[in-house]
Formats: sequence, C-alpha cells, structure tokens
Amino acid sequence: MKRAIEELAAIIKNSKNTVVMTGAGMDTESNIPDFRSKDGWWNKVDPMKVANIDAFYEHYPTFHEFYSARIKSLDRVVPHKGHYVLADLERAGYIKSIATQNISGLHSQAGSKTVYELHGNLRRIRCNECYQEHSIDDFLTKAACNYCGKKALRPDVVLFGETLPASIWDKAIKDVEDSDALIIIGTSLQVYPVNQFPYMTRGKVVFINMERVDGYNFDLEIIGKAGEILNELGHILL
Ligand code: BJW
Repeated sequence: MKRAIEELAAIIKNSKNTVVMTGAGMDTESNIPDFRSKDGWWNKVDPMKVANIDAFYEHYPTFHEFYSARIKSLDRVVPHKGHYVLADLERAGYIKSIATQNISGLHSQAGSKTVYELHGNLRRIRCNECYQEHSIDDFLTKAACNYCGKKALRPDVVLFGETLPASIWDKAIKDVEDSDALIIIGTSLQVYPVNQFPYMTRGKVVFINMERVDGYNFDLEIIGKAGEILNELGHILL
C-alpha cells in the first residue's frame, strides 16, 4: 500500500490538472453510511420507495421520513482527515476541483473551494414545483411553499430519474476532459452518468476504494480506507 500511495503522489506531482471525484465511501469515516455496502442505505430501504422521483409523488410520507432523518443526522457529522487533506492539496495547487456525488457538503465544510455537487446538497431545500428555496425547518414541518402555495418541499438532491444540474455537470466534465489525472475515491461506479467519468479523461485514472469494481481499467488501484490513504498522501505531498 505504501508504494501505491507513493505512486499516486508521483502521478499528482507530474500532472498539471488533477481532478478528484468522490462518492459515498469518502464520507463513511465521518459516520455517514454509504448506499451499497453491507450496512449501506439500499440494504435497509428500497431506493425506488425513497430516492426516486416517483417516490416523491406517490409515497411522500416515506420520502419525507427518510430525508428528514438524513438531514437531522448531518448535525452530528464533521469532515474527517481525508476531507481536510483534499482541501489542503487544492490550496497547495495540487488539485483543481472536486466533483462529488455526495450531498453532505463535507468537502466545502473542510475548506475545499471548487466543489461540484453533482447530486445536490441535502441541506438545501426547494419547492419541487417552483424551485423557491426554503428552510430546513419548513421541510421538517411539511410547510407549504410560501411562493406557489403547493405542499411540495424537498431537499435539492438528484433522485433517480432526474437529470443532474446542467451548469454544474458541464463544469465538472470540462475539468475531467482537461485532466491529466482523475482520482476516484469511494464509489461503486454503479450510477450513471457519473460512472462515465473514467472514460472522459485522457489522463491517468486512479481508483481508491474499499473494494475493487468490475468493468474499468484503472492505471492505479489502491484498496483501503479513503481517510487513511489520503492522510498518508498528505504526509508525502504537504
Ligand atoms: C469506501 C469506504 C472508505 C465505503 N474508503 N471506500 C439502467 C442502466 C443504466 C442507467 C440506468 C438504468 N436505469 C436507470 C438508469 C439511470 C440511473 C442509474 O444510474 N441507475 C443505476 C443504479 C442502474 N441514473 C439516474 O437516474 C441519474 N439521472 C440520469 O441518468 O438522468 C438522465 C436520465 C433521466 C431520466 C431517464 C433516463 C436518463 C440520477 C442518479 C441520481 C442518484 N441519486 C442517489 C441519491 C441521491 C440523494 C441521496 O443521497 O439520497 O445518489 S442514489 C445514490 O447512488 C446516491 C449516490 O450519490 C449514488 C452513487 O453511490 P456511490 O457514491 O457510488 O455509493 P455506493 O454505496 O454505491 O459505493 C460506495 C463505495 O465506497 C463502495 O464500493 C464501498 O466499498 C466504498 N467505501 N467506505 C474507501 N472508508
């Protein structure tokens, strides 16, 4: 593992444009469960009943209960060492941006500046009908939208069957297409369209994850905990 992390440090040093892409495995060491591991969300609840746009229309009480619990649990989480290392690497000029599938906001909380939240942000509430922003309290109390009057508040996250926010997606893919190195951290790469990133760069692709995934040819794979690996990387580069 030490040699692989040294190889990763060399890739970053030799790259002019390094982009990081993160998934739920980046946040598990901050005690936020991922989705598809043994203790992940989708082994406890059916994603089609809670994280699908049809669920919002057809099972609102279940949808509301699931996201209320997730929002409340964010009060107890803080970034871990790995989030801070990524922020420090950006500050030191080693990485250009982070494209994340995570909705926790932990990268920005740790100090990262250029963060593309491709699946939205759990703390941002909007009306499903008119997009008017609302407070978390409005969502938790099932208030009606104070602009259009509809009872349709929801977290501003991307549910299955919805498209990703276009302007954020465009910026992220521009950075990925321009990158000399793409570092992918903590994702099963099962969800489209973010799972296309490895094919969008002509640069080196590094995969850091607890387990291997099929279907990709990475230039470097480091199997282990993201926080520990990034901590080690920080010792070499910072
Ligand atoms: C660690 C670790 C540690 C753990 N260190 N590692 C059929 C074929 C292909 C595509 C489709 C299809 N049918 C439908 C689709 C499209 C669909 C899709 O991809 N479905 C597949 C699942 C089949 N995609 C969409 O609908 C997307 N929109 C779209 O495509 O628009 C165009 C379109 C519209 C309409 C019709 C057709 C096309 C939107 C996807 C939105 C995903 N939303 C969610 C929920 C967000 C809100 C919420 O959080 O509740 O996003 S689902 C969930 O999965 C969440 C995540 O961001 C996303 C990705 O998960 P991630 O991050 O990869 O987590 P895990 O758990 O899967 O993996 C974690 C990994 O980390 C594991 O490997 C662990 O081992 C590892 N790990 N701890 C290192 N400490």
